[in-house]
Amino acid sequence: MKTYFISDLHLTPSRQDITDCFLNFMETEASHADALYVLGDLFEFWIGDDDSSEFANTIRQAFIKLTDSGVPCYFTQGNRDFLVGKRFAKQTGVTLLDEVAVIDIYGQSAVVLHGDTLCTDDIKYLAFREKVHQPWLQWVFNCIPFFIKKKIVSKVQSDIKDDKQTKSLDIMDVTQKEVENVISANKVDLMIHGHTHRPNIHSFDMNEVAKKRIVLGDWYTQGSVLEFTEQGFELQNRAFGNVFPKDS
Ligand code: LP5
Ligand code: MN
Repeated sequence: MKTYFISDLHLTPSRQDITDCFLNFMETEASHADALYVLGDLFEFWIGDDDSSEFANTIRQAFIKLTDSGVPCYFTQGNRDFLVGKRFAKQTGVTLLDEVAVIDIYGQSAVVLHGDTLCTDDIKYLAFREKVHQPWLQWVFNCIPFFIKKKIVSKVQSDIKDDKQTKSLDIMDVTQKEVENVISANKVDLMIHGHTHRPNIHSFDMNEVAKKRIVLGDWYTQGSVLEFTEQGFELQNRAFGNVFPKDS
């Protein structure tokens, strides 16, 4: 049996190719899995659980079908969908994970997280993150009508879009120090995260104990999936436009 991990799909109505690949993955592969973990940035941006668009409902339906069929599905918020909340979880049957969570995969403990908090050199982003994660601000924001929230988000996005261009690739990557802090604090040998869009398997030692950090890839040009079995794991790709038979 298999457990899948995905992140950074950035689903949006304007990228039907990504949505199709995701829906096909849910129908044909995730539906036969032991569990599915979505480690953040499923959506290009999630304005709130009150999104009643056809697009949002299509994605909800895919999760409902999966969880109704008995496949446990876990969701970590990303920096683009930090407003996915309890209502979405209740509607879809997914379980919201803490920002940093320790899970058991076929007897092995792993710490899973989106990955943005590991980028401790990205001071400006972390300051921004702290602001938008304030519970009172999120509570107020959630009370605003959807169409107004949409305008606020567009305005903030356009105000800050140039800021990212000024940052070096190094600043926007994880720091090894924070990776090791999180691994130590959670007493694990394996970390799985997304966010940086730099799919890779990093091996290193901490006090002579072997550790691994698996980085999930994004879904801009192909689907990116981490497949875990009792025998091991593999980072795999799914081509856009490939539609497999439903019971394959
Ligand atoms: O995802 P990616 O890789 O493109 O970029 C991220 C970081 N960017 C973000 C920004 C979000 O995608 C867009 C957020 C819009 C939020 C609207 C909120 C509305 C209010 C909600 C209230 C509850 O996450 C990027 C990182 C990059 O990852 C690293 O890979 O560098 O960070 C930025 O670019 C952020 C800037 O550096 C921050 C600029 C500060 C601007 C301060 C504005 C304060 C607005 C406060 C709003 C309440
Ligand atoms: Mn991200």
